[in-house]
Amino acid sequence: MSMLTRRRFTQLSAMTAGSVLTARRAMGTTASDTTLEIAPYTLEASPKHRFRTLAFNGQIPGPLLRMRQGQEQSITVRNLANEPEIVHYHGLYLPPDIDGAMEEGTPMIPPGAEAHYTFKPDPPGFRWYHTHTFAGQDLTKAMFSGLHGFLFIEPGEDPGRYDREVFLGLHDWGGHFESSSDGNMSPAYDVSTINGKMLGFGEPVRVKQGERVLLHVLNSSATDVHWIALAGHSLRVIELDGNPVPQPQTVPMLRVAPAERVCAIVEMKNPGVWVLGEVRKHVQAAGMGIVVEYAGATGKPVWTQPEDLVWNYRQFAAPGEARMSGDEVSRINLAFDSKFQGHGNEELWRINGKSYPQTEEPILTAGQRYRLVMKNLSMDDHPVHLHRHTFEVRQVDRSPELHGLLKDVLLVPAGTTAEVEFVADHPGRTLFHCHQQDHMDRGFMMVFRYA
Ligand SMILES: [Cu+2]
Repeated sequence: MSMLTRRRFTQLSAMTAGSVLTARRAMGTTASDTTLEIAPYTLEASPKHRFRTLAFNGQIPGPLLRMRQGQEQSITVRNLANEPEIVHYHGLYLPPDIDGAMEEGTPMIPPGAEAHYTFKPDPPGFRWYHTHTFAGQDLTKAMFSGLHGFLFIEPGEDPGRYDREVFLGLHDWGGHFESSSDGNMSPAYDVSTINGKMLGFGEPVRVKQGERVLLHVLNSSATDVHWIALAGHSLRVIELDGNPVPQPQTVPMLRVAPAERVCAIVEMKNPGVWVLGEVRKHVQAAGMGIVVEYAGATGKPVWTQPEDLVWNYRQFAAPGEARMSGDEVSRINLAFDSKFQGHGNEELWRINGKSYPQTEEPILTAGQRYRLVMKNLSMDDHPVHLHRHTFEVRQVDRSPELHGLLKDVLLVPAGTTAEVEFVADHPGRTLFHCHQQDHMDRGFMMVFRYA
């Protein structure tokens, strides 16, 4: 084994399937050369719940990749699955030919082939990588397959602020499509996991009294929003989508929409054995939880049921202030709805009355600031994602003007309007879409182009 291979192997095996993903910063490695191998895999969420799916390097989530901002990085992706694959590096500023969306021009990787990518990772923070294929009616494909992993670009948080890092990935498995309240067909899942394991079947998160633990929570569910609490503790949110928030807040629970990331600090000052899990009883009962165990504590894990679901993006933004004059902003109006295609057919999702690939292709001028005014006319909530750029959340559901909240995914609730701004500073085709797999598969996508 060459030194390079050995080093790569060490890095890739730093996390194993279903293990508790903890690492002290001092131990974190930053390799410049990584191989991701996509291959069939059987996930054992519990001894009674197995799912035949795909994984990166034989583990779900895939290996935690740590990269350094601006330091050239090479990734080889080998596709040992029997269908074409493509890997999207979510939250990075990458050229469209390697960003990982065929709609932008990244080539798919044929079965048996491998692709090589070289780039300088940016921006720093908690990112992730995942498949970007089409699922249609197949609840084992695309994001349903759980083919994803964590990606962390250094430097991130100030190391002095915490003693231990824990990466937690939320996912939903199995199930079938069923009719939801608004008549649309939505996936109903059998099993929900954290880091691929149902509550009680993975290794506990082991902590010590007095530690400050930094939780990196990613929702990789293909479709579902999740609510996460740690019994006996509150959570101090310091980052959303890997970007520091202007006003960190202490909250009783996190709401994490598909593709969103939340980083929160927990002060371990309530010794015991606790459940960190989905707040909604039926989802926790389906497995979404993990045990948090203080050193020396014993007994059954304790859960305390919160009464309400509480979350608000606004509390993390800076207070409003008048916009500086001369700060020219071009508005782009986007209205989201669905069109029923008749009984026995699926509804199509639309942006401004058109479904992908018929959607408009707005032309952006490099250097110009744009404001997306997104009106959700539908009865579903949509986690919308802009590739290759970071946007600033400016208004949610008739809030005052917000500042400093930088994200790449925003949940736009049914019947509300949300406004975000971004500077067109990464030329090339740029995909905008709902991150809910069944919505993007049925038309909820559009491409921005640069002049
Ligand atoms: Cu959607």
